[in-house]
Amino acid sequence: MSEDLKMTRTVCMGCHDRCGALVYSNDENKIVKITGDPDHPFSRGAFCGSGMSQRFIHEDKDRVIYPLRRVGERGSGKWERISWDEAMETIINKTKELQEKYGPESIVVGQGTSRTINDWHCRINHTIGTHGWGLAPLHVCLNPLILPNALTMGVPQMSGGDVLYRSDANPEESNTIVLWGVSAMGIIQQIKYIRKAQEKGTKIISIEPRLNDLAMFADLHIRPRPGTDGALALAFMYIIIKEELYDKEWIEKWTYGFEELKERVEKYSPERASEISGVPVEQIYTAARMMGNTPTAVWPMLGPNCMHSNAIQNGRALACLQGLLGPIDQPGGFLISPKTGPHFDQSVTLWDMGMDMLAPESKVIGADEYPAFAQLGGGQWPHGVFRAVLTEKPWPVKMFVFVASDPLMCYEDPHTIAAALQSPNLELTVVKDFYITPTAKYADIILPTESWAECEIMDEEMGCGVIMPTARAVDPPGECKNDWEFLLSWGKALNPEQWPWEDSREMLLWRIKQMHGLELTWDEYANGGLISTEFDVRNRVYLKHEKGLLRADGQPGFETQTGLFEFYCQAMTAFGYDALPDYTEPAETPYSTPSVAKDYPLVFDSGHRLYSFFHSAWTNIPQQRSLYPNPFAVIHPEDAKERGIVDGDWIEIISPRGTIKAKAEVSLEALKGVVFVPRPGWKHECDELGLPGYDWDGAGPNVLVPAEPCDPSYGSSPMRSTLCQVRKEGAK
Ligand SMILES: Nc1nc2c(c(=O)[nH]1)N[C@H]1C(S)=C(S)[C@@H](COP(=O)(O)OP(=O)(O)OC[C@H]3O[C@@H](n4cnc5c(=O)[nH]c(N)nc54)[C@H](O)[C@@H]3O)O[C@H]1N2
Ligand SMILES: Nc1nc2c(c(=O)[nH]1)N[C@H]1C(S)=C(S)[C@@H](COP(=O)(O)OP(=O)(O)OC[C@H]3O[C@@H](n4cnc5c(=O)[nH]c(N)nc54)[C@H](O)[C@@H]3O)O[C@H]1N2
Ligand code: SF4
Ligand SMILES: [Mo]
Repeated sequence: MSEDLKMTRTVCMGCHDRCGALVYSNDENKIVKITGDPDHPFSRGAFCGSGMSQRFIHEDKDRVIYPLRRVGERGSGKWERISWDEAMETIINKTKELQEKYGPESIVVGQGTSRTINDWHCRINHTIGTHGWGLAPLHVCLNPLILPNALTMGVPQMSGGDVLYRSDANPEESNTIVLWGVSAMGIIQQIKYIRKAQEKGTKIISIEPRLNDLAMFADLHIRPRPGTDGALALAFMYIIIKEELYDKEWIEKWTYGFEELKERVEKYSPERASEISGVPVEQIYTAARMMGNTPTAVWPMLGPNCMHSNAIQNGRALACLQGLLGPIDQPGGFLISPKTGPHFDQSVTLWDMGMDMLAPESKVIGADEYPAFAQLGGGQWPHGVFRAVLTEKPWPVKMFVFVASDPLMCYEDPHTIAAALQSPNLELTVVKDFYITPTAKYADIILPTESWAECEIMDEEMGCGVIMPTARAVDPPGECKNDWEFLLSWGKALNPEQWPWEDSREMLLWRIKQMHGLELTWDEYANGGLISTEFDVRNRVYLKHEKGLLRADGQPGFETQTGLFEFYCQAMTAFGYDALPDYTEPAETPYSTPSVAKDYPLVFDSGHRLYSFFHSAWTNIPQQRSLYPNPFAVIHPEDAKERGIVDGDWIEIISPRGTIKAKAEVSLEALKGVVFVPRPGWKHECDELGLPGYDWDGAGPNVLVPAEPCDPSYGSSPMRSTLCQVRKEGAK
């Protein structure tokens, strides 16, 4: 690296992982190179293409760098540049007008996942007069993994949550690691260490319908039909109980409902689970016995339970399996974070998470239909929000502000979203993004955004309890502002007492004080290096239930109704679920809807992650797009052959909801009978490569996904298990 380059040490906020970054820039405000930071304690030098793409976004001529206002019809694509003052005046005036006329619930703030604003999003909602998250993809993202653990053992975290994301927990301590519907992108900082553990003898099981990149190196790869994971988990428990592969002392002393569980799993013999899931009986036995060789860490991610109509009960089955493989929180097993972390400190969010979100006066859309989501997920059921624009029921929704969110690319049934965004009922839509996204096309105002390399904010995301300083490596182009400063100027105008700060630096220091009790000056923050706090996930104490570290009253045990790890969980019944784990067939499959399957015989499973894109973003960046130039679908050679499709053909994928196009990737990567479409949707064109964009409705998988039927009380939509048909483009 030449002498005159400036190196800035900061943190990438391109996704949840928050990898340490070294950004090299020159004196013309250009980013010349980005690499991972080898001294960062969690990422330890790991870095991905999506993070590196900031270099190109920084200088991209197509980026929105000034506030824009729509001229002409909504969606006509004509914009004029306005000042930030004008944009904010419009937003503030409309907020006040709607608060008065229709009530604060007519204003919905939306965010996508990860990125920048979790806490402040809840705070601005409170300032406006609403509660919780507003609109976010929490019904399908991670929360359906967290909720079963919260109910079963009083721990609101993913299985091995901090293990996956950031900790020095050592995979070598596990005899067995079960990667249950996990892709490499979900555990990017950990892959190297899992492989090392495997070299030293740890066995890896992958439970994953696709032959994905992690399944390829697993010692055992099991391929269930999508959405049948609950049945498999119940069958594993059947074998573990029958063969007494569990720790009797742990079960007797620390768990509740073992006898009931034992009776329940009688329904799920390996033979029955094999019929349901398509997994050979012998593999079910082999896997259960490998898991019985504890300590075993079961790491489920989105695949098994987040995006199915049976999401929460599948998650419960997985949580109970982990209890059966207990003790929980032993080295190499299911690890509980030292504390869930300071994330979501009420003094920052202003949201009382214990409040009754189901009370009519809380005004949460979806509270009646999907109470578990409203109360425990803390958000509004997304489809209900868009429907409310059109029907004005349960009340009118008149204004949207989307920050780092592209609903047309993110949520199920985007046809309803498109209708809502074009509805005359809607009085103002604001989008804050880097580019004119499919949703932004229908906006009235677009606000420009700073990237992580251009700003100093730090969203703690998963709450690892380590303060990691961020720094501005280069100045942002035009009038780009970071997301916090936008919320600050909006919030200040509505309630200056709740938003007393001058800028995002002050917000950041104040938040550190609230969360960690540390009073830092900016210099101390920026130049102090990594600061370990009392929540540091590396300060690991094992078997916390024995030490009284999990319960609010300081007693040994778990923070559940019985104080024990609950196989039988009464709390589930409050939301209409069975107190015991159980399996129900996903709502649309060849078995549950044979009449639909006559015309749509293949399972449609959408959303697996790709290395170069974060969700629908970056298909316009040549360095990213060149890796995956076209929208594609992975289909099994026999399914392709039956339809006269060969590798590389353009195909149509059809469901009762609509049609999208893709290039056929005919490969044994797919399970027979299942069509896998990855997450991005290729919304943007890439001029440099001469490749087209497909907007929201050309290749976006959610076009095929219905909002209902979904999980009965949590509202998770079936993005990974509905039905479809494929045919060669143009064929009848
Ligand atoms: N079919 C199907 N649908 C899915 C999924 C699936 O697996 N299958 N996955 C679901 C899951 S788990 C999730 S989390 C959601 C995610 O969905 P979203 O988080 O809504 O992701 P995107 O659709 O990419 O929209 C995010 C937008 O934010 C912009 N952006 C990026 N960084 C910033 C920033 O710092 N500030 C601002 N203002 N804008 C920024 C990007 O350019 C992009 O246009 O998708 C869900 N949808
Ligand atoms: N590069 C990149 N990284 C990302 C993201 C991104 O968009 N791009 N998104 C981030 C976000 S918000 C999230 S939530 C995480 C998600 O992280 P992961 O859940 O690890 O990733 P996915 O690829 O969504 O899904 C995991 C695997 O589940 C499999 N699968 C599909 N259906 C089933 C099923 O029914 N059962 C089982 N057992 N497996 C199934 C898929 O084939 C896939 O390989 O990734 C994060 N990381
Ligand atoms: S986008 Fe890539 S580099 Fe950035 S935090 Fe995520 S995994 Fe790390
Ligand atoms: Mo997600």
